[in-house]
Amino acid sequence: EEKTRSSYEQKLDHAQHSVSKKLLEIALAKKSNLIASADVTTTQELLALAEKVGPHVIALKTHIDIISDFDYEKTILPLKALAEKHQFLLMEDRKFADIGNTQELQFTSGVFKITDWADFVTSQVIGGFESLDCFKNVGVVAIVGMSSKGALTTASYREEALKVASSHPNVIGAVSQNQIPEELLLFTPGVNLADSGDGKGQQYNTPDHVFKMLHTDFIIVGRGIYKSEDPETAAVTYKNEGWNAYVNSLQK
Ligand code: 5BU
Repeated sequence: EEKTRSSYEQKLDHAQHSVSKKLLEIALAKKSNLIASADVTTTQELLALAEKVGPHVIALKTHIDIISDFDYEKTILPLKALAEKHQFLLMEDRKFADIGNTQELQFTSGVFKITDWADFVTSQVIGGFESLDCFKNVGVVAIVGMSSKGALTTASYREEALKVASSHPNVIGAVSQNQIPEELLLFTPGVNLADSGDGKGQQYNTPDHVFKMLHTDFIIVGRGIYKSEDPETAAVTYKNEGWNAYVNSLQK
């Protein structure tokens, strides 16, 4: 809280992983630390959202298994084209949580073939260090703490999870609602300017809170953007709020 945080430039100087570098470069180029969570259920909605928010975000976070009409050619190919056009990365929020061999199959096979298109993925670290070895070609964001009420990610769990995350070369950062070591990028969901919860356990904070108190690097916003009447304007609002909160958090 009283300690100053590192800037994106400082983090870029020390970044080891190519995906960390890309995220930080896009953040600086767009003056954005916003990741939009595209929790929509059709290809059409997904692509329409990506087109609208694409210029304003550093990444689009997907739950690809909720797309009812998923088709690799019709869903992924145009999504990749939009990511290229608007210069954002694709973050698949798969939250892998199995032994290494099974995670490897889930990552490379099935209909989603996540390995072929995701720039980075989320994974639990509950399967231990070696369970993360299979994510060689992408960055991994380790789930360290969850935003929902009553989550079992206690302080002692988080401490152990951070040991795995900090020591694994595939890991670029973590999802958490607490501060984490500077060497990891911090991704924080549970961000909303209008609501404090969703009645289903989700708990929300403001961008100001998460930059000041957690020294987060990137905010993840779902319903605050895609449920808005005008998702593009909402994305611009969260982008500006997030960037101002980041700048203010440098000056403590
Ligand atoms: P929301 O609509 O802004 O509440 O969506 C938040 C997104 O972030 C949603 O896709 C969740 O699956 C995701 N999430 C989260 O909300 N909290 C967590 O601790 C983790 C992921 Br991990």
